[in-house]
Amino acid sequence: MTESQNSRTLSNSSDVVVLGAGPAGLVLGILLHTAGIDSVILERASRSHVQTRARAGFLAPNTVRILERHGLADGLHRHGSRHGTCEFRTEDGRLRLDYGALGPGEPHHVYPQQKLVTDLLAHYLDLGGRIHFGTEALVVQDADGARPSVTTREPDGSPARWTARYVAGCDGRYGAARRSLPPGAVRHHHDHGVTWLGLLAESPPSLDAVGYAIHDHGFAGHMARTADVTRYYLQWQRGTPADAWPEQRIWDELDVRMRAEDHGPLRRGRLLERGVFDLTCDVIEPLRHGSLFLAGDAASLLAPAAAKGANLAVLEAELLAEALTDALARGDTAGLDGYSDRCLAHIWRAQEFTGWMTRLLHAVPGPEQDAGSFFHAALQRSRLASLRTSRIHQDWFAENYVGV
Ligand code: RFL
Repeated sequence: MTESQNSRTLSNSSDVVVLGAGPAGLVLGILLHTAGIDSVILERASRSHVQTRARAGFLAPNTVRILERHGLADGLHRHGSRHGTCEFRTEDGRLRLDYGALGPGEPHHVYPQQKLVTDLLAHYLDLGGRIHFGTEALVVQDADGARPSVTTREPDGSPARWTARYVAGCDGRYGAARRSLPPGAVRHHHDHGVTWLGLLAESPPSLDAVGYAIHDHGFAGHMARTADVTRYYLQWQRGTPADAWPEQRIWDELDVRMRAEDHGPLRRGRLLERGVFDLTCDVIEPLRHGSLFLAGDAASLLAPAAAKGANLAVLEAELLAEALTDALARGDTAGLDGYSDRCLAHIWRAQEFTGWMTRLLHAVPGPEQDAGSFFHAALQRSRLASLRTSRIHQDWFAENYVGV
């Protein structure tokens, strides 16, 4: 199918309309198609945009198992790598945790999200799945009725209407699904009070571990992506634009916070991407509104401190695919009835650990002499001391770090 194919030459009706072709929408689309459920994916962006958007990289063991179960893990096994060590750098030295050998004894797989999305998309198209790029969902209507619909802006700018039995909102935090929620839906929102500058550097990883630096200047992070590309993070003054510092200053500051003088230099390279984001999170409750179901970032947004978002997206997509298949192929709606509660249990667990991780990595910002700042910095040191000395705490960390 080409991007320019006019949607109106195809039927605008299907059993399931899936909004969004991120990890959630694509896994859902593939599983529905494989189960013989008539479905279509509507994606606002172009195919090339979807395939090049660099975001996540750390896939949890359970995510890999889901992808393997459905024959979707070939690319990540061929080109990804296993990763099971993290290194905290503080004024007290280094703390290395081989988390892949602690707790459940399972590492992450590192595979850039855009490569996973590229694999999923190719698989979906090979199966004959229907997808419409450049098609923006504007609103979901009649989710309370038997035949909900989605109003879209088509690639040529004209409006269209898609009808379905169910609508799966996998269109992220700013998508139409969230905009279409009824007044009864609750959005629980939390601001961790921290901002990050996220960087993608054209340079090989500088350490053989996920690096978490805790420093008076603020947090710095290092995460491998591929042999030639590494993600870095700098805790950042809220409101400061991403381009406020020249590259040289960014690398110098990363050196300071990562304590390059003590632990070895960072391998510098051109900065391919910069983005500023506040560490905020939210949860929509419930995740079902009549015939509209939310999955992935549309359901819940997590701060990236613990790398959970893409993993939850894949898990929820599998749960939703099973539930929709049971309902449409067998008339059994128990899975759909339980979908929201099942997902929310995972989501709140991930939110709790992400919050813990965020507090571990950052002292709450504030004036230097502020008593609250001292208190939070002391708690942060105590948390790290416990992680350094308690095997039980290390096992707990490993279980939560790789789990969803
Ligand atoms: P996505 O990936 O945002 O895909 C949603 C899709 O919907 C489309 N869309 C629409 N389509 C039609 N109509 C509309 N009105 C639409 N509005 C939007 C969009 O174009 C898009 O294609 O959501 P999904 O599938 O729920 O997947 C979620 C993940 O992308 C996200 O949680 C992760 O990237 C979060 N995350 C990480 N998660 C991990 O598990 N491990 C990591 O290592 C990790 N690192 C990260 C991250 C997120 C980051 N950002 C974005 C802050 C690192 C970063 C920097």
